[in-house]
Amino acid sequence: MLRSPRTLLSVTSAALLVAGLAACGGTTKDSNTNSGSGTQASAAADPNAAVKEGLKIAFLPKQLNNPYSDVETGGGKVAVDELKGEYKLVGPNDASASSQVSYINTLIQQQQDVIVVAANDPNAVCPSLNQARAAKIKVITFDSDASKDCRDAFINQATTEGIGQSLAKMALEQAGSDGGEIAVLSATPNATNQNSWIEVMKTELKKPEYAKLKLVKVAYGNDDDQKSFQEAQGLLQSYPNLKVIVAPTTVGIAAGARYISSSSYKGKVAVTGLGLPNQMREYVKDGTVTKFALWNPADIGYLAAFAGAAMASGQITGAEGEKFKAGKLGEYTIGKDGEIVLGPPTEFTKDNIDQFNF
Ligand code: RAM
Repeated sequence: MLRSPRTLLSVTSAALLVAGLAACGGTTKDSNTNSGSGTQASAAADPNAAVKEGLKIAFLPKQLNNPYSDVETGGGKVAVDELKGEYKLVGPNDASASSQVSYINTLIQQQQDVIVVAANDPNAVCPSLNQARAAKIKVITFDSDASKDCRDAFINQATTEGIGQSLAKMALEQAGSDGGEIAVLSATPNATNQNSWIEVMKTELKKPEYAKLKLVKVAYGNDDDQKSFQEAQGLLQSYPNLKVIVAPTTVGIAAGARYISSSSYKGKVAVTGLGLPNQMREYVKDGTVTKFALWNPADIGYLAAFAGAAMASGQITGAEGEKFKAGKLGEYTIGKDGEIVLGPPTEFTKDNIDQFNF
């Protein structure tokens, strides 16, 4: 189900992150389409280069105290062990815009070979990431992208279009035939990933088949459990006729479901979005949630480590069309703008949730 297809060409969502494209015209001399201000001169890719052992691969997720990050970086550690590298995990306890900068600076001083980062803000991390690249550290974003001119490749969990469309579709199903008001309960206001999914959702909602849905609010729980819970509560206070809360964050959907399951809105207000099966199981079993989606976060970390190792070994540079092997996940092809797509998301319901353990 979540096994990724062997080879995936990324379909970069149109209209998203377009602002970053300006920096991507780039020289093709080094066959790196991601050329940007901080790009060091890199040799052409050598597909036959052996992947080096002993590479220092550091993971910097959005925040450490998030079960999603734990699963993601856990997959990264498995990969780094397979690659016989040195794994490191660092990160802030909150997902605020600038919280990652000091960690990047320290990783540069430590002369890591690869930094795998989920950006809390597409731009706040850029000066430090470009310093890292100038110091010959390969920068792989995963989960939440940084601006294209400050990283070498991006591991996207699924296509941005696909995730946004799936969120809109689930909201429509959950609202029922009469439609009604829906609200988004997101992560932080600056999160690259959530913002790009919400943009796609909004585009979808303009289509005739969504005419009965009205998006009344995008609330931000900052990927903090308590704040997300309060925001869910606030949504119902402000919009008592709300039909669906769509949370494109594992923290938000779990907090939203917890609130609804213990309130008088249970059975009246649906909660859907992106969640971890282990966190959502009880709300699926008690009927609060009937459907949500996700990919296997462990596979993102795993794929990111293999991409970083291939790049630090000179096998790939981040240019479109380059291929590399990612252990048990098989071969991947780099898509446009250095994007590497893990695979399609899986939908979870009461019928399949017990088959998943993450
Ligand atoms: C939260 C984080 C993460 C996102 C998932 C779906 O854990 O915001 O970045 O990918 O939800």
